[in-house]
Amino acid sequence: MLCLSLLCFSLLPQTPAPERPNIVLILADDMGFSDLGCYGGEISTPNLDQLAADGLRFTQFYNTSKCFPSRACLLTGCYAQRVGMDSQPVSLTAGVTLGEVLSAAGYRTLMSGKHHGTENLFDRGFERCFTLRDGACNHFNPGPRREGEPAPAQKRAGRTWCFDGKTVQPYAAPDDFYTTDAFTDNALGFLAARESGEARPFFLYLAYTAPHDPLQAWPEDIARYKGVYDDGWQPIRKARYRRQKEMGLLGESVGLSDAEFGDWEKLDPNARATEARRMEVYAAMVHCVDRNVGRLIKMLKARGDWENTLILFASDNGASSEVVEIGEGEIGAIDRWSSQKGRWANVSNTPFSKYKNFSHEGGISTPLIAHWPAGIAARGEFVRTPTHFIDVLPTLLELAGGRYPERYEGTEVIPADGVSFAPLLEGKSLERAEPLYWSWGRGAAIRQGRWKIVRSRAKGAAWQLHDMEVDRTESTDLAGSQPERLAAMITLWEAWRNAQ
Ligand SMILES: [Ca+2]
Repeated sequence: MLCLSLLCFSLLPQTPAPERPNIVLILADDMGFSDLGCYGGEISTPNLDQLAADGLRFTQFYNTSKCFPSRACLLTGCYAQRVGMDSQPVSLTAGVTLGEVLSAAGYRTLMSGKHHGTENLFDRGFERCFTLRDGACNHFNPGPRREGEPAPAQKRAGRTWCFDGKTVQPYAAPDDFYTTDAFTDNALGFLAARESGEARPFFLYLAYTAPHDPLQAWPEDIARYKGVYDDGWQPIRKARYRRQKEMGLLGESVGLSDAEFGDWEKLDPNARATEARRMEVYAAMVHCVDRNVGRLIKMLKARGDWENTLILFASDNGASSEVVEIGEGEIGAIDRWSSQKGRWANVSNTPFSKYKNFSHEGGISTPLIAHWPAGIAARGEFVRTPTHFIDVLPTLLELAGGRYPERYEGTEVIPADGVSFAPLLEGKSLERAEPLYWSWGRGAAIRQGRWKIVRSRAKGAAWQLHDMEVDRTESTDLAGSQPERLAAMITLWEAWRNAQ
């Protein structure tokens, strides 16, 4: 008997496998690569910086360059084209969602924030939902005008919201409503509602709408950034690049792409003031996201969930050059819908070129912070392996001990496109058989090892070829000098695109 016990003991693993983690997936909206302090930004983001210092920062994590396709990739582990989200935000036509697979794996599945589709995620595996079903909304009031307030500036009036099984349109938000705070309030409410002794781990998808336009923030947050941007785009961009190099985020070879803005001094004083205000409000929105992440951290600690919760933080696309101006109010206020626009977006996307909607690095690169005290041994290190939003579902499913289904509710499920990056969290390498693909509008790209081809959105734009190991900022086009490689990669992209 003793021998048998010893034998059994010797067969046990030396260290017990950690319990399945709780998972919090936090998304920012239209936030650039360099906005967070831990990615080189001057914006104060102490909570996210601390997560990075105690976890991992990915240097080549990719989205799709556009809101709803990114979210479709994230939810399904498939390219947006394969689940019906190629050109319009509609309902997912194939695949399974993170809510469905993690629910099947025994998780409590919670969603607070923006979905950007036409279905209610309550019907797609999330058991609690406080969801902006549509795209961007007025941050202070997404619904009808409230008494004693100016009419909220609206791009599209009457956004649709889903509260668990109930669909509401328009949503009459309370007086003190602000999206980032409200999404956090509801997420914390969902976590607080768990019964003590709840055996199931939880999965929280917290999808903020900041700093997507309209540029709107609390006056006290805007006031923190008064004067910070008065010297214009260039000093801020250069300082961000310098910090990125100093912290080791960018390798030796990564240069600074050519600026896509003109001379600040050529603006008249009024225009400079307006432009500075634009970035003050944008910074305030990012600051507010960080403060709310701090509220979440506080609750995880208070409830004893801190050690075994994996937190991931990313943005759904690069900063945006889109121009939107609606309303007569001051930039930042409820009655004005204004956007960041290309010049500051170029700064937000430091050191890269281009913006949201482009398949260039400025459009598709996002920070990814991964923090998990019980599961990630590394502290403050960088992961430099290319990874993509399609990899999130396979990763989370592996960590949850779940299985990707062949059939779901009687219907055959298409295989996921992504691969699990769980090995990267342990300092191991990632095996990926296929290249990474991008297609949004006329913009397109493939990343195959060190090589990337990219095509701009302009009609008739030619493909460019870049060596990402030495030219991450896509400054030197090798298309002319390596025509065979270029042709082979174009063929690959076209075959992928035609198969969708
Ligand atoms: Ca977005």
